Amino acid sequence: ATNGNGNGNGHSPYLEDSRTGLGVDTLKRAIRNNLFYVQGKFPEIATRNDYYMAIAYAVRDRLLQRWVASVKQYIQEKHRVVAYLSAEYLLGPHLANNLINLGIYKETEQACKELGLDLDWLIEKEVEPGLGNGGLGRLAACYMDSLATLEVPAIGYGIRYQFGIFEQDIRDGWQVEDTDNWLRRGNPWEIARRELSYDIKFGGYVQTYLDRAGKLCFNWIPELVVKGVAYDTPILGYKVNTANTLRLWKSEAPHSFDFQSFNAGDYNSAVNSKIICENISKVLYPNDEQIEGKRLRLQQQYFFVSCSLQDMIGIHLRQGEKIHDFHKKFVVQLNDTHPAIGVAELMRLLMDVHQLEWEEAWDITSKTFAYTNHTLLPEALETWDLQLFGSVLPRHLQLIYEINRRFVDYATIKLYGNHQKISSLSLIGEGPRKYIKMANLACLGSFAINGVAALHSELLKKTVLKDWYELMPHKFQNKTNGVTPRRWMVLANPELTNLISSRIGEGWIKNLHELKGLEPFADDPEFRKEWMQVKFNKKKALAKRIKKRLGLDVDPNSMFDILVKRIHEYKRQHLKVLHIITLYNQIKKNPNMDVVPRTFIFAGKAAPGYRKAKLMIKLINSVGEIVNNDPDINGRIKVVFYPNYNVTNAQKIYPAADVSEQISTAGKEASGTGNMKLSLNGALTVGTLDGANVEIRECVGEENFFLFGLTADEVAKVKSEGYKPWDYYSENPNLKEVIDQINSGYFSHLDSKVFKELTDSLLYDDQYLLFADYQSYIDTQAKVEEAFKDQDKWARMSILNTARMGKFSSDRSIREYCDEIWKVESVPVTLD
Ligand code: GL9
Repeated sequence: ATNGNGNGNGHSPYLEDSRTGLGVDTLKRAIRNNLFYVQGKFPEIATRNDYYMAIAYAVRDRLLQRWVASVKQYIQEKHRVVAYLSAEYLLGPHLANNLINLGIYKETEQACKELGLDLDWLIEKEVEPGLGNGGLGRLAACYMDSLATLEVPAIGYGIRYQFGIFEQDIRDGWQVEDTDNWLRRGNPWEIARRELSYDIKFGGYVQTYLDRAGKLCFNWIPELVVKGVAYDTPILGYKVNTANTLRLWKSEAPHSFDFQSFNAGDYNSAVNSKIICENISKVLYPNDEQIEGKRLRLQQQYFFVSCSLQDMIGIHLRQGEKIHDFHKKFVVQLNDTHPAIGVAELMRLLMDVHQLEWEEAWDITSKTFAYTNHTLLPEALETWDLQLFGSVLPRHLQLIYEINRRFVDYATIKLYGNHQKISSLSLIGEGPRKYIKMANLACLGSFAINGVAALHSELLKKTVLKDWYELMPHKFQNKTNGVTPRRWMVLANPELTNLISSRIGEGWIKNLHELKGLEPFADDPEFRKEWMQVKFNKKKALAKRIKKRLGLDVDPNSMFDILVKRIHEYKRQHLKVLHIITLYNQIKKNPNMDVVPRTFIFAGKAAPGYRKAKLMIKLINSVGEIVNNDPDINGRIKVVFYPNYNVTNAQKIYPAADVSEQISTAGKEASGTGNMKLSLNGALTVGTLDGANVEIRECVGEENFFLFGLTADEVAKVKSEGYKPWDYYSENPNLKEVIDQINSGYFSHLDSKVFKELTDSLLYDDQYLLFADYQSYIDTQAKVEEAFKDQDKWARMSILNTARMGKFSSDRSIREYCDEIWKVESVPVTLD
């Protein structure tokens, strides 16, 4: 057996078994050996975590064989490599996913059974690495899965946060945050690579001098130097030998940190500088689509980007290649503007470290980067106060000024006389305080720019990146997001997976378009029955979890109407609440009315500093408290807020959904990816024409999609004509009743002030047009209810819906990135 830390007795476990160590007996032996040799435990005293670790190490040993083979082959054959730069990766639990991708779920289950263990029980134990906030981070994780599955040489680079996204608890209806200490019990999936580290400079000043040849040179004298240490996690593809690397950087004090203070006996300040260094990768900023212009955040961004670029250059040069060909070896994808500082950093490395001239350095840089934009929300566009920026990255400030000077010279000729446009394109924003515009740096420094759904990519060209589009239309592309069917179907919904495979085989798992083959079965009564039975079982399982977590009874026969995502005004969870209260009022007035029983399930985290989002959570819970306990309602509608939405919980929620709520104000949700996961799992969508909803509806057919609300164009029009929410309120008695009821304290123990901030913002501003879309939403929900009454018809719609979701695999997205942006090819890996 090998030791989990890679320093075992030298015998590789896979050599014991001609089938590369994947048989039941070999697995059993490996688990026992790992328990003994790695954990130092024996069955009589082993805890659940010890067993979890033993299995994880046994599985990791098997990943490592594939990982080493992949890396070896990439180096020997000198392939072109994709570097995905992302400040976030929302990976979710590893164990079950790796078992699926290795194709040894059944074997491991059996091995566990023979050892007297329950695999599922151990899987439940795993703490997920929550190194992301939401869709953007989860997309990065789906893309890593698809890159490996498509056998594309790739490295994911990011930050190894010690504390990931906070854990959410609900107390008295309010969100409370707790730190996410995910490394507490150790992380068996990563390999610390102490030898792989880079020094990262911060602050200080720049010296200029003339070298012997009389060339002007720059020497950055930092105030602080931090060491970045690599932690690698192998990412295995589905039933292939490819295992790519996710390389996350941890910040540490350099070996001889503050030696002087230490020697002088100033132990405190010596330890202090150690803490300052470690702080950089300590915690993930929990904001979604809201920038936080903090020094530490800029330091995080620069820290991981500089480590990553230095690492790439090292890899390139060690292969005997020339620095001049860097862009031929690596293509670097910027996941939003968070890593956009890479443009200036690569210029610095090429010029200050590798002695290239400006023109060549810029040529290489602008052929290396490509940029994905993930949001149109103006509050998410990253800018940095120029003074702050200069105090953290003085050399980069110089470089950005020079990049900008050359660019503005060019633009002045191209856009002769159009000063407004030139100033909007400038990398530097002018005002009372100057600032650096990161999106502009990303656009200028990249050869391709893409949005994440067709509508979003169009809106980018018309709104936030309009000037860039007009200047450089050739750079603009669309890459509609996708999700990995391995985690979101095979892992999350094995029952549905088996049912589908029983009719059309397993090819769809790698080629999601094959789901099309299910269409004829929509007319097969037996298949419909089985389809609905799977859904019912998944609803029962979720009901059990809800009971266990919240003590609340929900009826699995009721319609499960699900709205799960980050809490944000633009996502309009409060519009859903207006619907629930409207329904509640209807039943109160007519208790005998024939209603389809519904369970409304919400989940999602609010940014800790986002007051209105937190108030939305409180509102959901307050309405739930009244509705769930009202004898007139008699359990016919229930409201659930399931705490701590994360990948683990999402995997339990999606398969149980009848209805998927995708109700953002049109033009605001760049794509959405939860919409895809829910729909794949057979939920029918209620949605606006926003983000990827547009394409989902096109694919599944408008008769299988519940559309409501204004279009993005109509939203823009209504707003430009002077939107008055008060008019909708005063003219719609049901809406008026709902708002007055909230304001009267009906849901808050007669405290009429609790929700005032929220209702006032609706009545007097309503940026996200809830009132304008209210009636359309209510009417559409009545149609949903009618459709659900005919369960046979519903089954048909649900099957057709899933059958037509083939486009939304992340494999399709990654194929497009490979062909149209990255120009990289698949490299099948052979095991020796
Ligand atoms: C987001 C968009 O809001 C989503 O619509 C999109 O699907 C994802 C992935 O492209 O990116 N942009 C963004 O900042 N977030 C997104 O989800 N927010 C978080 O990740 C919290």
